[in-house]
Amino acid sequence: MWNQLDISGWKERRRGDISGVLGAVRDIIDLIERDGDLALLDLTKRFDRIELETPVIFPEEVEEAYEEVDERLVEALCEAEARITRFHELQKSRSLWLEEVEPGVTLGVRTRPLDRVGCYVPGGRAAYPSTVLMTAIPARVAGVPEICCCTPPPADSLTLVAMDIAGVTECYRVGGAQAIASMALGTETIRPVDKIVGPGNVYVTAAKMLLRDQVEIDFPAGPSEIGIIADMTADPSYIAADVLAQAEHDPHSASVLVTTDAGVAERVGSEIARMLASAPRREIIEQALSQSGYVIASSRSEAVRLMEAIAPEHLSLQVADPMALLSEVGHAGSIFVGPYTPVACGDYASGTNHVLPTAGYAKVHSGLDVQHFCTRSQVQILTEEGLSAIGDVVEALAEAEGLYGHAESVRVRRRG
Ligand code: HSO
Ligand code: ZN
Repeated sequence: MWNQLDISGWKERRRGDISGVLGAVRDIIDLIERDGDLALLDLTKRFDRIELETPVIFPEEVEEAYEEVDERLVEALCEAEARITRFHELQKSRSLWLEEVEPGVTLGVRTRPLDRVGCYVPGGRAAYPSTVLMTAIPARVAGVPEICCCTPPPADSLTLVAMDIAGVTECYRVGGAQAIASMALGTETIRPVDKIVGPGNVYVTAAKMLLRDQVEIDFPAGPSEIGIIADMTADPSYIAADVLAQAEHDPHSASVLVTTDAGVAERVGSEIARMLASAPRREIIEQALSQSGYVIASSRSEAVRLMEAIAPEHLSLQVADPMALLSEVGHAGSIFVGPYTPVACGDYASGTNHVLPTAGYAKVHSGLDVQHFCTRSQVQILTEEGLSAIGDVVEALAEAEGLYGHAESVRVRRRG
């Protein structure tokens, strides 16, 4: 169950499932494009076995949801909200900065929030009110005025309360590829958004990829993963607990331990077996463990190199000097440093975001943050003096490229 793992072709294997569902997802997208709400309600009946009159979740329902939820859970959501907001506020850049880089040449950046975004919050095997916070809060902090949120029916009360706390402005009870298609293309009730963010199963991720011409997306965020680098000082029970926490998400979740100590790998296996016996989500975990395991590295630098090929969604550093390792390790969605930093804290309440690139996409994408909800326009202001400082270079290069109109647009101004 906890064996040595062959990580060759890891990225391809992690991405493989998506190509298998592209055809089915294309059909769903076509239906939504053709029949709008009618198709949406029909697909909801087919896939979620729920007959809805409308996908809209009305404000009164959200108010009622508060009545049904344990007060302590509302408090926990509020505390998580405050911590997530605090961290994302730190990421905000000035709406405009300008600097005179030489006499008469002023350059800068103007940052603007997107106009309208869609947050996808998965349902299915578990409800994810925490994902409402992780997707909507960075959008709100960025200043996005319209934040839609879709989640599969029935949509539990805590998820609705989370939508309210996070500042979602439109709530919909719809899931899967049909939710992504509706937010991308629009239906009679759901106006199209400019960007869709949030994690999902292979269908959701496939829909996001297929609709990239119509809508911007964050990045593929599929079944959860953890990579752990551990040495002989690591506590096997901490590692086992983190492995199980990841595995309980989804049968397709995966955990990889890269360790320089074969004894640690073995003891992690015994701990997993022990903890699994009483794990409530045992069935899912067992399936996830079948694509998980350990790799023995001959040195610390080999461990770093092996992990680099995985570029995991979560990277946990369980070594004697984790801060030194932090500057050595390669790309990863989010990094958890030292023995007292379980991934679960980043999942809920340390304040960092849990919407992260999976399947090796951390090589080129960053976890969800405030920047994902902004555009940045570079700005330049030249005076006559600035133009004359730059003009010769522009004229020369423009003419070299045969673009005489470009050169003339400078000359006409310099002639006065
Ligand atoms: N580990 C998941 C996020 C999550 N965990 C939500 C618990 N709830 C993907 O980063
Ligand atoms: Zn998690």
